[in-house]
Amino acid sequence: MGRLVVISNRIPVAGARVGSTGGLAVALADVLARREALWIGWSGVLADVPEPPTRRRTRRTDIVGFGLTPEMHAGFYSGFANGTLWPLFHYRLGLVDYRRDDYQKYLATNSYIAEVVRQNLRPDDTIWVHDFHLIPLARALRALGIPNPVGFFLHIPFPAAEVFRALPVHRDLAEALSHFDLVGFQTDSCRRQFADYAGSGDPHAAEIGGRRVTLGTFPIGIDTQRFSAYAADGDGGIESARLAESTGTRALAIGVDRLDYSKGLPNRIAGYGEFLARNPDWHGKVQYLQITPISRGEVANYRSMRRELDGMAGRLNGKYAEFDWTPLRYLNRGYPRKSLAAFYRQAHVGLVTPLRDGMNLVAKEFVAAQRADDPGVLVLSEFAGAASELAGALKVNPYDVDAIADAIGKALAMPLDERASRWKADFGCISANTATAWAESFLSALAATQAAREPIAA
Ligand code: ADQ
Repeated sequence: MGRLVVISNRIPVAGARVGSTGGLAVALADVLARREALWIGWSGVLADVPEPPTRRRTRRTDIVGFGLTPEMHAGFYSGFANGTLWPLFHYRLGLVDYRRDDYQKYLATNSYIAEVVRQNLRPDDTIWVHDFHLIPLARALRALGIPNPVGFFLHIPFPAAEVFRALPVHRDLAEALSHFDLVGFQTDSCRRQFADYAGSGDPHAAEIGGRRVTLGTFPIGIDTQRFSAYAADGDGGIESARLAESTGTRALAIGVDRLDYSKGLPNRIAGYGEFLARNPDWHGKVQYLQITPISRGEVANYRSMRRELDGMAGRLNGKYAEFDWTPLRYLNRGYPRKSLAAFYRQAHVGLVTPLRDGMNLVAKEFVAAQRADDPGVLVLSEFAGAASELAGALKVNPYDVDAIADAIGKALAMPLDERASRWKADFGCISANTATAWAESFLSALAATQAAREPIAA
């Protein structure tokens, strides 16, 4: 079997074992342990002349990190990827800041990355490209004459066709996607929306510019067993013990999100405020812990959102806090995964209310961390990809602050038998559809596109 070549915006953090860092590295850990692999991404270094690619090896994976110039980074990453595609694909048209020049830099940076790939590629490699930063990469690879199988997975939502058409370069971007052999989405609805945009009668394929691309649904999972074990081992360390001590007998609600406008944090805090306004009996008896590390601090929208949330958290506590009770603890920092797992396990309510989310792994981590004999309740936005899988969660429309308040009340009052049966359904789902199952099903679908292409022997 040839190598697996993974290409993502960033490479795993140096010094950390592949599989021990967040997100994609966790999702791919098992697959990368089983075969020779190469991972290519930005090293994190900016210089006026891009630094030559660096190479290191971790277990069976070679990791190649390329440098960027500040100009490339501004146009490709902060500009087109995070300033245009991210808000557009999350249905926030009012936040889109499109510049033609950024798009040119996005394309040019993808061509530059394609050249790094070419220099490191072998003929029997299979290439797996991740996320919205790298949509033009297959086209750039084909332009260099690279014939290897190339698959693409979109971690964020694909929007409704009319929303996508608001992008001035929608045609070119869709044409670029058609150069992949397989394009994977988190949900059936995202896949259908792309097929609909492409005018395809078949929701599993699209024909664009004379090329046929296979479409598939691959909802990403977590390493459920390991995450449950983290929570159950009581290994959350001193932080977990301190949380338990400081919460005491109060009910705990928890939210864990990057600071991002897609995560619906203002509505969530307002929903909690509404719950407190309507339920004086709960004053002093419930505590909401919101863990929100800062992200994309270089993008203006993110800075203003940070100020808004600081203000909301301060006002809520100013209104309701007592000398011995702080209703909301709002923190801008990250925690080790073991501590997070222990925090989730202590919580009676998990609040995951994004306005739009490709999947949302926090929802799955919250379920994985619960006790089978006394599980907490997940309150989940109907616009997170996870909502299509987690049937046991209490679904809310995140734009409806009153509905969030209702759901918090319902979750806190839910009897044990109902909590247990809802949790059991969701735990079954995340135990079957793990991160490894996700990666394997994508890769076998990619292999199938090649088999379909091979000439039938006479
Ligand atoms: P993200 O938008 O980053 O990912 P999410 O799926 O929730 O969102 O993943 C966040 C990860 O970061 C989780 O594993 C979480 O535990 C961790 N994390 C968040 N806050 C943390 C903190 N304070 N400390 C430590 N860890 C923290 C994108 C898409 C999602 C999609 C994923 C994967 O936007 O919709 O689910 O990719 O495909």
